[in-house]
Amino acid sequence: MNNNNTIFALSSGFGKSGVAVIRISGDNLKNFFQQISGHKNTESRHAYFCNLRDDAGDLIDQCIVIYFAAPASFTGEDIIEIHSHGAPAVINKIFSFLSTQNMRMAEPGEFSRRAFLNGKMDLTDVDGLAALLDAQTDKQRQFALKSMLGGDSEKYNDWRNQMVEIAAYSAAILDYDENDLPANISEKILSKAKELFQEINTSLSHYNISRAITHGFNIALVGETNVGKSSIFNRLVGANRAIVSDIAGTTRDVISAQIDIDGYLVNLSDTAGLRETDDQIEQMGIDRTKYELENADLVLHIFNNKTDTLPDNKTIVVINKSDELKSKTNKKAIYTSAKTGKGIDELLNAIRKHLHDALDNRDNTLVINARTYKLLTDAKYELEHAIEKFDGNYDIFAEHIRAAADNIGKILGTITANDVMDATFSQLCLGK
Ligand SMILES: Nc1nc2c(ncn2[C@@H]2O[C@H](COP(=O)(O)OP(=O)(O)O)[C@@H](O)[C@H]2O)c(=O)[nH]1
Ligand SMILES: [Mg+2]
Repeated sequence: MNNNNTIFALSSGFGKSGVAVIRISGDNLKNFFQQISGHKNTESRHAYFCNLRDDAGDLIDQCIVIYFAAPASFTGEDIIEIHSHGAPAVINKIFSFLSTQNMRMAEPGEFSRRAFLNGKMDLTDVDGLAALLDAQTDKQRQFALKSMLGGDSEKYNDWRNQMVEIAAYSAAILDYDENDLPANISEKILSKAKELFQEINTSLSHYNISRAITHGFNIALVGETNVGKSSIFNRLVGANRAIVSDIAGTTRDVISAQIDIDGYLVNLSDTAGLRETDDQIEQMGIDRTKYELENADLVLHIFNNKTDTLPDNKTIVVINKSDELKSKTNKKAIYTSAKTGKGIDELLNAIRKHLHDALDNRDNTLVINARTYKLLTDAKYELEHAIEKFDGNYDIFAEHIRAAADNIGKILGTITANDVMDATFSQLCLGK
């Protein structure tokens, strides 16, 4: 066995559970597998029942063990999975046993790093995996899964291949006679570069969608003090499955809750309200309100009676305390009573509509995080330079196209620096 290059970790969650899965990854694990399983002619990917014993022969637990022969495994190395009972004492005992077998505990993300180094995953797949492990809602799960299964890599690889081709033809134009090249090649490569620029630009414009699905769609409740913002907030949180509630501090500060609406993660913020004040602490609350407003994907602007404010694609106008009103004259507003609950369903439906209009059917949306956003933007500028500065000099043109291709390569990790890798893998938990 290749000592210390063999790593192990708990791949299931820690705590009392029916079954725990401990994964071991390294070179040549077959002998060790035969030793612990007690079976001689073991096959890859078969489940074996075994009495797992330590070196002294004492029983640790009754387990199911599976051997995955390299390269057909998650990491591309030999992998052993031990399915034990999920008691912390059992897990700890197995860990101490494995530690005496020339193995060590894996670092966070180390399994995925090996999968990457062995060509099993590229960096966008790893990003997708990290997003999947973080998924709390159904839409987050779908979105992350698509990326993890290579949907995004396919797009990036396609872009990169086209760029490499354009750069190659530009070089050929310099070196070969025009008659030896495809007809109208110079026009073709220029229009191809323009198409790529457009596509990348469109993808970048979807960054907000990616962000809203991955980190939540931000909805802020604003309005003057006492119009009933907090009461409506409570109604909305109560009407939905609240994932996390009451994130923030004092009553004058912003209170947030994460709720699940139709599978989308929504960050609902109850703000301090907007008004002039001499009170320093209240001013801080109002500053936070302004911040929430700027970051909101949707604003619920709450009033009590008349208002001139009109709804738009980012604002729903709500008139609350309708139980105290005689007539409903504003056709553009939604009338609610946080007191009786009347109109809350209508408000919820209006929110749903905004949510679906903004985020539905975004199958082509790439999972874009800060790292990929930066690289995509750089690629876009390289293409823009190549196209705009083009004056018949194919040398410079090709150089910009190659730089764009390199940026896409960095997204995939085909070209990469260690710090980028560290940052990508450290977002993963132990055992992944
Ligand atoms: N009659 C009536 N009172 C309400 C309604 N919503 C809130 N209130 C009351 O209005 C006051 C202010 O509500 P609150 O939610 O704290 O308002 P906020 O300052 O905008 O957060 C409280 O006394 C609530 O009980 C409503 O729909 N009808
Ligand atoms: Mg309030």
